[in-house]
Parts: sequence; structure tokens; C-alpha cells
Amino acid sequence: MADLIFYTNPQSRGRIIRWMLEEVGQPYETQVVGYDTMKDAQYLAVNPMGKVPAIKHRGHVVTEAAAICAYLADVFPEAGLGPRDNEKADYYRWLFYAAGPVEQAITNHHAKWDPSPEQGRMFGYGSYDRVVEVLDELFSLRDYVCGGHFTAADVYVGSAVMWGVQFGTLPKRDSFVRYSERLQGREAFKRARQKDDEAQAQIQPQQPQPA
Ligand SMILES: N[C@@H](CCC(=O)N[C@@H](CS)C(=O)NCC(=O)O)C(=O)O
Repeated sequence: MADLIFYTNPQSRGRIIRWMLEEVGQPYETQVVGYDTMKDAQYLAVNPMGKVPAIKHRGHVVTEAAAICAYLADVFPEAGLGPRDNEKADYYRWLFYAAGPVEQAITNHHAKWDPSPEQGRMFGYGSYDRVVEVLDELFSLRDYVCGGHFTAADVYVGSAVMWGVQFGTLPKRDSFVRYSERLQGREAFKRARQKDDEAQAQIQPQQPQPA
């Protein structure tokens, strides 16, 4: 069995981790989990939430895309994806901001439910509009989460921004578009996209086109 196993579905947040794994550059084994088998006992033994992505590294399971990004940066320091000492504040702050407030604001807003101003005091993200403004200001002022240096936090925060712009769940602010373009130019990102597209094609082989 491989040291590092990656459980994913190519049409899922597993794409975040594929990209992270390609940035890390260590060998890994991919196990594609179908949406129809995610709640089977065999996969629930890996992730009791019955969701992807997950990894198993030397027998230890890590779930939650943000945690997996941080974990991989930590256990493979040679990849240089963790924060330098003076970057740790930004790294943790924005990684957790994306995994909590950004994720909740985007998914609730997409589901057409937003807290009232009164409820916003109790909800960790306050309001969707405020979350968008804060993200926009961040990437108007810097190229990457930690300033001028790409880290694992950009894999996670950047995925939220890229998907948000692509699927229209975030507005197409200039700062988001420029940040997305910067990230999409990375070789690891392109490799990951190709591998996921190949995995997707194996699940759903292309239908022959009518003549
Ligand atoms: N909080 C999890 C969310 C994972 C998640 O919701 N994955 C979706 C795909 S994007 C899933 O596995 N859905 C299948 C299901 O719930 O049955 C993370 O950040 O990794």
C-alpha cells in the first residue's frame, strides 16, 4: 500500500487536493470514490462524513480540504509551501477565514439564504457582502495570501476564489480575476487539472459524436 492515498472524485473539492498534491510533488495513489458509493461502509471507515476529499498518510487519515492543505505543507517541508515565520499570521488567518466564513457565506448565498443584519451578529461570517469586500480588499493589496510568496493557503483560498468566479458564486471583481490568472499559470495547477479531467473521462467516457 502506498504511503499516501488520495480519496477523491474528479467533480468535487477533491480538485483542491489534487492541485496541492501536484504542488508537493511526492508520489501518491489515487482512489476515485463514486458519489453512489461515498456512504458505503468501506469508505465511511475512511471518512465517517462520507465525503471527499480525504487522504491517508502512513495510516493517518486527514479530512477537510483546508486541513489537508496545511497538513501536506507541514509534513513535506521540502516543497516550501508552508509559511515563513513572518507569514504565519496571514497564513493561518486567511486559511481559516476561507474554510469558515467564506465557505459558509458562499454556500448559503448560493442556496438563496442570507442572514438578516440581526442574525449576522450571531453567524460567524456576518454577511455575504462583507465577506466579499474583505476578500476583494485582501487581493487588491497583495498577490498571494502571505504577500509576495505562494503558499499552501493559496491552494485553498485560491480555489474558493477561482470556483467562485467561475461558477458565479462570487462577483467578478478585478482582484479576484487577477489572482485567479496568477494561480492558473502554475504548472502544478495545470497538471492537476489534466489528471482530474482524465479521471473524469474514465468515469464518463466521451460519447461518440453523431456524424
Ligand atoms: N468540509 C469538507 C466538504 C467536503 C464536501 O462537501 N465534499 C462533497 C463534494 S465537493 C462531497 O463529498 N459530497 C458527497 C456527499 O455529501 O454525499 C471539505 O472541506 O473537504
